[in-house]
Amino acid sequence: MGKREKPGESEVKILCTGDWHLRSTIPVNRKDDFLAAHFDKVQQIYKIAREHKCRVVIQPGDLFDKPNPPYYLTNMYLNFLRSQLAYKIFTIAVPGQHDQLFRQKDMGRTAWGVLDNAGVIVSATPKFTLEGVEFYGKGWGSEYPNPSVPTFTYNNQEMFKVLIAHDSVGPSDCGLPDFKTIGELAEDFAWFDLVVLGDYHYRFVVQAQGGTIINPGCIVRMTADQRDMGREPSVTVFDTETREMEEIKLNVSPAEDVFDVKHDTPHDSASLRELMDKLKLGMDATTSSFQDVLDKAVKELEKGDAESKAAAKVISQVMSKES
Ligand SMILES: [Mn+2]
Repeated sequence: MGKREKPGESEVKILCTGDWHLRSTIPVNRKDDFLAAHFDKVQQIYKIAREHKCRVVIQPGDLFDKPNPPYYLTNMYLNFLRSQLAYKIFTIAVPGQHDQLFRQKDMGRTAWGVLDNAGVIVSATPKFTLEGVEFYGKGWGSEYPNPSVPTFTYNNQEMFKVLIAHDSVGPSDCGLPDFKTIGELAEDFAWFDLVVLGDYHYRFVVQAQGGTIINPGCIVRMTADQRDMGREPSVTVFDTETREMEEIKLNVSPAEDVFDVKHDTPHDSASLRELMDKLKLGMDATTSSFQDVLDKAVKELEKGDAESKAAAKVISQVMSKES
């Protein structure tokens, strides 16, 4: 095994974050100054990093909500991330599908690539080393790295290995059929002391394979469904020396202050709404084409109540007209 067996002396503390989804547009139902609230979250993250003496902030993909946000947004975050380099904090990242243009791996066409080329984020692919810690990356659609070849040592200690991956991994009860479970990825995770995941927007932490797997969850609430509104975005500070971790909640406004829920359609049936949530996540997090997602929607709706069946019929009619 390539894992470090006893505590090292690297003393690298890592701040783990989930998807950021930086964007210039306002999510439906948000009624606050979303741009300011979003920027505030990112500022909070780096304040926490400085206070906890973290050397690294991990961003596991979906840094941006779109590959080509406006220049002003790109520059705003480029300048901010550059300002944090003065504190010797590295932001280590992999691209998520939202960062990619048409889900292609050429990041030279994207805002993510601009930040990478400007040196304000560090790509974890193929590898980045900081003192006794090695960071490996797996962006959306890429292969899992396998550091089975002997790696360097630091102070005669095995390197502490971190994997940063953007992939559809969720808890077994997440209800998303295209998602993988930790168990299915056991072999891919086996080399690493710490795995930080992006894509699934809800936090979970698992101890497995002698390591720690953290899915920090999205830093912002973007939808007015009960589950997202009730979420408390947080980050996790991980100490590579002691392997201790601490979840730190971000300061957020109460959901009723930022979400305008009165425009919600009052007669949405619970099953329909649940399906819509799944579809939103499915669109966000799987390789399915839009057609696949619609097909799945129709199949699910046909199993439902009269209202759901009627909706299935409408979707089918629209689809057959367009194809
Ligand atoms: Mn995402």
